[in-house]
Amino acid sequence: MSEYKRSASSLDALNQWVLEVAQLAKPDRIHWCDGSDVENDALVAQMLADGTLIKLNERTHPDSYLHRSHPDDVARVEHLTFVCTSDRDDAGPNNHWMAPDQARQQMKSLFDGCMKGRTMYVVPYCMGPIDSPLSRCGVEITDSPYVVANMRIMTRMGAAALARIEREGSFVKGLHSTGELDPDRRFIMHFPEDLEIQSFGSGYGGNALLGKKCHALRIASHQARKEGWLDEHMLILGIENPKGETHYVAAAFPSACGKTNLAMLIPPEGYRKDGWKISTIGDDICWMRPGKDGRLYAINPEAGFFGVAPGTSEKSNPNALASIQQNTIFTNVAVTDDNQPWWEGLDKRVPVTDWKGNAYDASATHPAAHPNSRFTVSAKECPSYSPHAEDAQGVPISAIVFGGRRASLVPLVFEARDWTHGVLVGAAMGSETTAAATGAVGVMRRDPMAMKPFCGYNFADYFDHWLSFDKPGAKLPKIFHVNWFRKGEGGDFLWPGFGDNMRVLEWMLKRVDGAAGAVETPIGNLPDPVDINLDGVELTAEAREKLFGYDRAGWASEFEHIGEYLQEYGARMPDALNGEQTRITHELSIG
Ligand code: SAT
Ligand code: MN
Repeated sequence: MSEYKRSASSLDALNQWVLEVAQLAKPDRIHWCDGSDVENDALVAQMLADGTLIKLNERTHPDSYLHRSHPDDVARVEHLTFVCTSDRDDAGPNNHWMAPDQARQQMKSLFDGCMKGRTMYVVPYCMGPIDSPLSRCGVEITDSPYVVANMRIMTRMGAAALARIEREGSFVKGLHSTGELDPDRRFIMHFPEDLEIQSFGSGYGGNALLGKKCHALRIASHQARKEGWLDEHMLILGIENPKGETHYVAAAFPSACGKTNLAMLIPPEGYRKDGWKISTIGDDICWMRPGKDGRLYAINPEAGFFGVAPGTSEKSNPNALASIQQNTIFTNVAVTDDNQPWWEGLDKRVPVTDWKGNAYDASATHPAAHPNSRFTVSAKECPSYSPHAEDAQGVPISAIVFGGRRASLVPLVFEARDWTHGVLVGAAMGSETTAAATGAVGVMRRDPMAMKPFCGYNFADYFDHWLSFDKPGAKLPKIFHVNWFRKGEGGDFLWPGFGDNMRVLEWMLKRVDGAAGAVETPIGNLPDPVDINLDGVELTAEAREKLFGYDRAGWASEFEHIGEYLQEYGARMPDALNGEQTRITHELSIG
């Protein structure tokens, strides 16, 4: 009751909104989160008592918990995610759209009384280092203590964020309720013109941790466009060479395509001996803006990792594995007989319980962990976490990388010849779908800049925004495209990937420094294999040809499809991008 009074006594925007929401959702209690250990301990105790969390083996995984979500609530739901702009064309063909009034009406009836018997948590958070001018704040109201515990790991949550909000006066409003977890009563609505999000009926990561995809990508994409910065679905890593110089690279891959693995890469032994080091700034989201020197400076708006568990192992990502040995929330993984978290690809043990909590044994034909099972852990737990991740001004970006999952056609790496070409390379990105969203897996779709599910406005305007960075005085990063997922005729991956991706990063940085050769082709500059350090990597003749060559006829057909894709955006598509597509199509046709 005292907290109701607190709301009523203050007329600032936040308190008023909290009061309005309380009047609609009718919770039994309101709790303002301060982010403290005491608060978290109490929430965890409550979730252990009601079964929301299950304690894992304290000896092997101290302070770590398992959460089993509703089996119908395991991934983002793109078909239920809407951008509600006044003008439909502002959302563009890349988004599902609903008129703001209609969406508000619909959500109001869902939220009406939905928190009866529950506690309503008010979660102030800051996306980005708390003292960075690039950071932005929000407040999520939720009835899910699981969401609160995850937001505490993924964002700078609590008292410091509230103080910044009080100072700045502006924040993104996010309203969330798990409702009854009925997929027919599930919507994730964005109102960018009002900096507002409303999410009902899901407790899953990207649908419910509103600071992440909803705020830091979809809503922030509008702010970025208006304010002249780039809001991207990118990891950020630092690469220190033997001379002690560090370059930072930002890379966009669709969900569940290895961003976390690349961000935490451990270089092959030879590189380590020579003194190469990788540091991690972020694994999912990147906000970057031009500095006074014309370079792009980036921050990671998040404070933790919400990573895909399956496939994470000592071989694929030792840094991630080390990070999640303690203080971790696991969602939808399997469990071993001694109560340790387990997922496919971790090791050869056979778990005894699957992600739904059912008995599991070696004869089972379904995966034990859900393919989109996740870990939530603070970035501070990661051995490669960079101290510069907290730098208020961000880190200068030397290279931008785009990449997708492409079994055929697309070579290991190529470099865009200039910024405009690079924007087309990003806009033309294609990738096979993964379990990170509901729907079919393995279907090739266009996923420009890996932002298809996350750009909160018309892609044509977004490409135009990207192009606008190329102006006098700008010292823009070089742009590359990679494909770690090329397969041979036999269906095997041709490139070893993981730590060996260091070899490709090294070539990129040599290109940045003007120290490596490349072969100019219509699709971009391909490495001469002699310029890539392949010591210790065994590649078949087929692998060499497919990873480093390019198939002119195949690319001519790809460019036809890219042209058709760009046309979907009609007259809004920037001429410069259409022109670039025409130029390359022509070059491909003249042989
Ligand atoms: O959408 S989530 O943030 O839950 C994970 C992802 O798809 O990248
Ligand atoms: Mn992501």
